Amino acid sequence: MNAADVAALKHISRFCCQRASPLICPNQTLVKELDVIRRSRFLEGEERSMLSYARAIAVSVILLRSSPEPDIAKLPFLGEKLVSLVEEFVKTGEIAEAQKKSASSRFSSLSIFNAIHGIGPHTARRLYSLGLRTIEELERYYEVTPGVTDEDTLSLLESNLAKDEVTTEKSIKIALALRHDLSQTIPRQEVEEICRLVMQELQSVEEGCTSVIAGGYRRGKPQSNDVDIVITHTDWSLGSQKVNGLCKKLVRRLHERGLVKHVLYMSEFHQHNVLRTHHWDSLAKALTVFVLPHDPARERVYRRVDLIFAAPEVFWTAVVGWTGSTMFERDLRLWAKQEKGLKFDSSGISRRHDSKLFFPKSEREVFELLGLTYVPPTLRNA
Ligand code: DGT
Ligand code: MG
Repeated sequence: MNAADVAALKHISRFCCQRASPLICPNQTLVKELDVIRRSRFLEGEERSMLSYARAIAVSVILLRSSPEPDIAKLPFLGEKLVSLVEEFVKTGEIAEAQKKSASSRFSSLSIFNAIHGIGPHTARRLYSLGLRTIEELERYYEVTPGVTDEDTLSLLESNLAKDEVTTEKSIKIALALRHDLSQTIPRQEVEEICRLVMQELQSVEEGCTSVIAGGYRRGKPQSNDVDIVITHTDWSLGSQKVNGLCKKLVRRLHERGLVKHVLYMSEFHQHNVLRTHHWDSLAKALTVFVLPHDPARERVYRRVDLIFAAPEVFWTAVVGWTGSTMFERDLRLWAKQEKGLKFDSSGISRRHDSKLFFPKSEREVFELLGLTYVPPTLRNA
């Protein structure tokens, strides 16, 4: 980053894609309190309110850092209610509503359910309304037996290979059975090892591919909940042909090698984004459960690994889209739409009025196209 970039990012914009948001922030306690309320709104399906809290968190991260006693009334982009909560926190060191939520058994059950891959807020509420409260009750409901057989994997893999279909119930069963492993975070070194092995196998499926580890890893998180690998082909002239169908081929190969144990979701590229109900983009992807080869020196832990496939011309938009954070991505889309008349998502940038497509050749070019100062990945932790 050059000095002009740094200066530009100090300006406090309404959009967090125009601000520098570091991973470590000194307002961790305030952020945690606000995050309880944000999660509660999310779990209850109160999307708009959830967004105000997400924005308040993103602003708190940067604002209170530079001034120990901020003039709260001047906090930009926060409504009255949010300002009063921040004031309450500054006075008392906590937020009563957050404390109350944390102690609520409904919040606790919904959080436990939502932590299982495949259980969104809607399903979590439905399960709660059926009278389920604990993870053990959830296990009984889904008839989960300890350990998931390879048969489960194979049938899911085959059904996903056969058609684009999200077999949510089976995914939930797998995620539930493996929840002790999947709830453990992944250190950076292991993230890198997983990517190395994936790329080694990919090399034998299709030569000339390249990848970037995106997600929280790229934003500098010391521990990740999953591994997000964005893959493309280096040959721009033939690249999209080479990438088509690669998702299934690679997953099959990784499964044969004993590295991919389960497939929770898989989709090929969707031309018109019609199937964007579960995912934000139209890229081919496989959400898998991965395990490193046996090594007597360490315990084998199942890990969530997402493999995302992009044609070369949309590789950098895919990398930006999958680097996150979620809030940063949300504002990128909003900024593109409101300020630039463009549509941004991981699968490409297009002009709204005539659908003209843009193909950036680097990550910096993605920012340039969107008329934004470049924000390094480690400052995208909004
Ligand atoms: P974590 O929890 O340690 O894995 O943290 P992140 O930030 O890696 O979170 P993750 O893996 O859920 O998502 C990585 C980023 O990719 C996230 O910041 C936003 C984006 N993302 C997640 N899911 C989707 C999706 O379905 N489509 C697209 N385009 N982006 C996604
Ligand atoms: Mg991730």
